[in-house]
Amino acid sequence: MRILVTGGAGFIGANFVHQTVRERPSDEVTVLDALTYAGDRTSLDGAGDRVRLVEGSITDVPLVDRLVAESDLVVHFAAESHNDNSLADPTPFVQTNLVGTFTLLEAVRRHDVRFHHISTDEVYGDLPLEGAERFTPSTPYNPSSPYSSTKAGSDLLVRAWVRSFGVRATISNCSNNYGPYQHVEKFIPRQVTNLIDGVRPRLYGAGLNVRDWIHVEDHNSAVWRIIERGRVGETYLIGADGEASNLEVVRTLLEIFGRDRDDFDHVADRPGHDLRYAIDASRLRTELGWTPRFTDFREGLRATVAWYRDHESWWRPAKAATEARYARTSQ
Ligand code: NAD
Ligand code: TDX
Repeated sequence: MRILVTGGAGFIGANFVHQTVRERPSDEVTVLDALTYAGDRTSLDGAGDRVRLVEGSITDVPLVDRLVAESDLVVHFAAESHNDNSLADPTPFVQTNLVGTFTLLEAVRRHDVRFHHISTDEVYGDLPLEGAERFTPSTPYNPSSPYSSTKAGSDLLVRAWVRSFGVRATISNCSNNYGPYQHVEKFIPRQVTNLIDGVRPRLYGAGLNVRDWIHVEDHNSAVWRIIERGRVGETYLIGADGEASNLEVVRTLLEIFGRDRDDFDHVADRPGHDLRYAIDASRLRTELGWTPRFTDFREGLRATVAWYRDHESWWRPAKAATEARYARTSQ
């Protein structure tokens, strides 16, 4: 199969490419990536000669048309992905997440190519901190930030192109990922690299907000399961029952680093900060028989810390600029 992976030089996309070439010896992958601040060609080092990187934007109509025409499947990861950046400047979020997804949908429509759209649980807004309620495929959309609203809009475009034009697409909405190659702007890599540098972790507000953590390899195994066995037109929620408060995550990291459990700072909260995300992935588990492999979050964090220790040359170039950006917003 010839697979076009958009955003394949980013965190989840790069992991998807490595996993795909490892597990699918006859597939060929073309990565279309604009190599923004979040994309890094070295994340694809070692993926081998069945992977080709094309530097370009998913908003480039002729380029997208040519690459889609050559493909049997498009897996669409490319996005502006960081909430804090979307609060500082929403412009690229509208361009990439909405116009870019529209550009891809028009191309897969023209060439009748199977499409899988990667999205987020943040499209559903947030849940109260207390209680057992979880997101399901029928939870109403209620996004909070420019990031999540542009992702929600992109999901709705996909649904409309399925219904109106018969595009063969599936959608997945996944919870918070962690693992190798995640940019140092994101919560876990930011705190891990701070701790490596001897800097105290930074918790937004009281740190009580809850995220539902999943290892990136489990996310990507679920994506493959949906591509292979999912029903066209369906939405699947991906999650691995990994709820933890930000405070719990920071304390676990402090323990892994052998530091005092209170050795962190509270900093200014994120405006509009979603309280809690939690996924009910029963459709994926019962209909498609998917199960996660990384069920011990503490062990997953340990392995991730080890990866960042071993790959300092990968993250170091982005660290100072990322912290300078945060310093401007006191976060
Ligand atoms: P990331 O920011 O690490 O990577 C995004 C990639 O897209 C980068 O390589 C970047 O260069 C590329 N890109 C950005 N704009 C582009 C454009 N116009 N054209 C081509 N490429 C472009 O993001 P990520 O965390 O790997 O997220 C990937 C996808 O998964 C996104 O769609 C995101 O919404 C979704 N998602 C992420 C998480 C998470 O926890 N990180 C959870 C659920 C869903
Ligand atoms: O320094 C920090 N301190 C802190 O307390 C940072 C960077 C974050 N946080 C908090 C904010 C969130 O409650 O940690 C939590 C996780 O923050 P992020 O890593 O920015 O993730 P989040 O905003 O939850 O969104 C992530 O998951 C869903 C991804 O970035 C999105 O792309 C995905 O859609």
